[in-house]
Amino acid sequence: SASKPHETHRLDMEGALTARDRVGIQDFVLLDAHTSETAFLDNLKKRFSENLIYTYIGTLLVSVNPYKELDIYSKKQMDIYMGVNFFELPPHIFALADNAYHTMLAEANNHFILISGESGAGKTEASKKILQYYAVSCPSTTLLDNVRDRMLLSNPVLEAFGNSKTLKNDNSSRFGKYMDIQFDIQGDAVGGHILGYLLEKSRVVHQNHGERNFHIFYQLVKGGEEDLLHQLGLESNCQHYSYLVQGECANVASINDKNDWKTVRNALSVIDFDERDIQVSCCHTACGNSFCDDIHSIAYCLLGVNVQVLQEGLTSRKIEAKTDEVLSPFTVDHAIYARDALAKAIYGRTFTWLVNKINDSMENKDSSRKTVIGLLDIYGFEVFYVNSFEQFCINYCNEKLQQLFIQLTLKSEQEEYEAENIGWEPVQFFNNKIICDLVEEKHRGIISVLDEECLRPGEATDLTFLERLEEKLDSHPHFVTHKLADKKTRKTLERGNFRLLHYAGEVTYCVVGKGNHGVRPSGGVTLLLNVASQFKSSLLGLTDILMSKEPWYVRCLKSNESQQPGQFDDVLVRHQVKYLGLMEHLRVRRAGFAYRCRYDVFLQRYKPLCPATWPYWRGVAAEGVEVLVQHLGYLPDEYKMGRTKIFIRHPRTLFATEDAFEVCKHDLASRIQAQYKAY
Ligand code: AD9
Ligand code: MG
Repeated sequence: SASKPHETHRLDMEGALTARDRVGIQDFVLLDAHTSETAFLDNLKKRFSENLIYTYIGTLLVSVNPYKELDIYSKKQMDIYMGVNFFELPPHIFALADNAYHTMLAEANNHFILISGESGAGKTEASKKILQYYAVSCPSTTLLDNVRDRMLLSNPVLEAFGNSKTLKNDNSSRFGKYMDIQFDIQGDAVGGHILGYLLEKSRVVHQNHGERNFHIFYQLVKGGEEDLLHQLGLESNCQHYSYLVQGECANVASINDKNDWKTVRNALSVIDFDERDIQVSCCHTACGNSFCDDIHSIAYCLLGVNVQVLQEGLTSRKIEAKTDEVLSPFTVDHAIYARDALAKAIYGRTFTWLVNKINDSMENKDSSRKTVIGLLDIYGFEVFYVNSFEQFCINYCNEKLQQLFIQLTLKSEQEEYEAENIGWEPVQFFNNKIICDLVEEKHRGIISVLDEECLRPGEATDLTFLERLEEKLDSHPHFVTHKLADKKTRKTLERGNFRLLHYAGEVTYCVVGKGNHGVRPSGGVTLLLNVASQFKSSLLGLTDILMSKEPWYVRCLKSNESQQPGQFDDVLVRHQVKYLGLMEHLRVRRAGFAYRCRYDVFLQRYKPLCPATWPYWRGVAAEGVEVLVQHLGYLPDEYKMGRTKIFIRHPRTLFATEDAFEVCKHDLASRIQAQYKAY
């Protein structure tokens, strides 16, 4: 069920259009009946050129990244959108946030906002705007201000530790984030909880050219106070740390690490981090930082362990002989691997600890009833020149979310029309379930094969993994390797790679990894054991969390690859419109019905509007509804009668009915009295 009336505001879409928004059409549903992809893009582009970055498809919000600051997120703007019906004002992320909020209050149920789009499309920015809207606009008490500050300030902290500069985005999320914002029955934002998903730990020890390590490293080294750096044994020069300069871009024009450090430090103290906590997080960060350089300061100052023990642990293995323990030295490669593994593990745990601390500080211990709005902001689909295990997980995650979107919109919507026997011309769409299965199916899917190979230590290699995949996925239409490819494709594929034809495009993954950068990291088989499986089950868990709530969608589009303000790359945007299924969504939306309601529920609410149904309708509910809507003057095209529900095409029809109901309600008390007297 999409749009519902929560307010008595009258809907006048066409009026609102001409008066308020002359540039382009603000809801695609209102574009000509047979909108072509080109017309769709023209409309987006026209609006984009006027800084109108938001457009609706019904209640779905399309957002195009402007790559420049727009003056549309002020408190004044928030006030304008507060409590106003969705279609009354120009499209805005605040309108969607507000509508989700009011629906949650009216229906006392849980909601989530799914923000999707490829890397750099604007998901994280959108999720921050939504959070700001709730933190600033919802009713407030001084007591709660604390919780809100913490919710807001969790962002700079998690971004510092979990985001980094990649080739796609100067502030790219390298972890998935799902955040529940909890509201009490008055609608106060009273608490929050974050679930983090698979942090890209490999970045701690390796970055591709043009990319950086996590922001926090640069912030600390460049902005850290002298005392602090001294305590940590750090120097204020990134060039001294090999973990920070592999990508050769320690300085980024769009980022001010020094200032960001101040923000993060301040945020940490607001989120209940005492000085010791701050020290601990810096220590662990510094550990990652220093590993290549000075084992003494790491062991002694940062980890608090004995230097010799650490040194032995990183350079040798204990072998138990008959009565003795003997140290067998590692090869240099193996020692480097051990060092990197420890740095990654420390960083990973620090991140988990941070999330837990933040959750503690946002927790609402009061046991009264609460409803939530969940915000999902994950790493977007990405394709690099070399793609490894991390891209595999990130892109798989995006497949899952696309599948969820399809399930909840295109598929279930059409299935409901069929089940309800509503005359319906099915809209064809590409269902990416086949790709999700390719990755996650039991026995045959890539993750299963990876797991099996991981269980054969010593025997399995990168190449046997690839051979297994080739055996199992021989004729799969979305899986290609050098061996399986036709002649033409073969030229584009190296032997140690496999290619997946994802919903959003082709990605070639490198299986034979240098160090641990392949899909099946060499030497990392016991370490890797179950990482993919664990990720798969955490995504299943996430799907369950989302499926139990009412969905809202923000689809973010990237306007150009070079992150330039105001540039609209037609080919790039067209590609995204295609793979996100926006045209299909529009078709279903346009031909479909914005509102539906079970006959008995509909009749119960609106029966005072018709003498024949008031105070009782003694027959079948469906017939009562038919009598009622005839009386209200619904035109044949405005509604359809299903098996168990009435379907209403446009929100405006229902809004008019709701308005009539409001008027009638005042009259109702006296009518009930009269009825009573008559009995
Ligand atoms: V990734 O999958 O985490 O790599 P996101 O999250 O989709 O990606 P992000 O929100 O980080 O992208 O946006 C990238 C950059 O685009 C931001 O740092 C801003 O500079 C810019 N951006 C995005 N949305 C807006 C906006 N509404 N207004 C202005 C924006 N700039
Ligand atoms: Mg992001």
